[in-house]
Amino acid sequence: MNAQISDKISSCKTIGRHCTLGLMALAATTASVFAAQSASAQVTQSQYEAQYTSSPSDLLRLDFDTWNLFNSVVNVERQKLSTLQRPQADLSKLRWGGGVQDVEVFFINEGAGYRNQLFYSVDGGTSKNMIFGDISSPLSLLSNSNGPLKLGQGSNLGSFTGNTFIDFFVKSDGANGGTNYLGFDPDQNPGSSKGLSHVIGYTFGDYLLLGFEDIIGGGDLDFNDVVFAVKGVTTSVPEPSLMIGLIATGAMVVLRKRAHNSEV
Ligand SMILES: [Ca+2]
Ligand SMILES: [Ca+2]
Repeated sequence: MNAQISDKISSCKTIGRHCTLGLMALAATTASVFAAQSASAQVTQSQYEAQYTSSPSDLLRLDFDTWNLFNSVVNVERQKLSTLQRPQADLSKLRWGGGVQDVEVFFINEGAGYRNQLFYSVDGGTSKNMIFGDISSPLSLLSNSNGPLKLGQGSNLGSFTGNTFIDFFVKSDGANGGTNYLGFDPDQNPGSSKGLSHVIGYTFGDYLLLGFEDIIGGGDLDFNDVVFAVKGVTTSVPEPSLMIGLIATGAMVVLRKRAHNSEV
């Protein structure tokens, strides 16, 4: 394990007690992403805080360390992720975590020329509710000086009743009039994207980190065009095929126990 990853694990501990284990899974499965990411789009804490100087103090947002940790695994621009490099939480089981906690969504970054939009649905996609209408920012990977979002900015979706499943959709270039929705179910994607996965997912302690590819047909497959973190949902751990590196560490047993405990 290199010093860079060790540093990330140290900062990760501030998020939650499961976070270090989750990050080990990340390190095992996405080492090439880590290695390539280090020099990309560094945003300092002062730059990050400056985004919020004129914002209400109660504006929903991530603190810098949490945002920076998530941002550190955002893929570099136009670096294709092969199928094996794509960590994939089981999004078919994504649902409201229950209890008193609302579902919160935080913008992490975007490496998109398109002006995408983000939606969620609790009825399988029949009705879609907008979360962010223009996913662009002056500080993002492919920045836009007039982008309305701040890195780390949050949106509270409220709480949901019962055993609610949640889907997220990116409307490709929606702020410029695009009409194509890309979602969790590859078979529901439009045109040449039908059957093609447009999203990768990491479980990160109490958070789920999702990255979308926004180009119909897959484009450069860098999966960094819309990246956001979700808090307040439950899902399964990454697929076993992506956790081979963990077997040697003995962490697999612990993760299986976690998965068992978290099944609803
Ligand atoms: Ca991109
Ligand atoms: Ca952009």
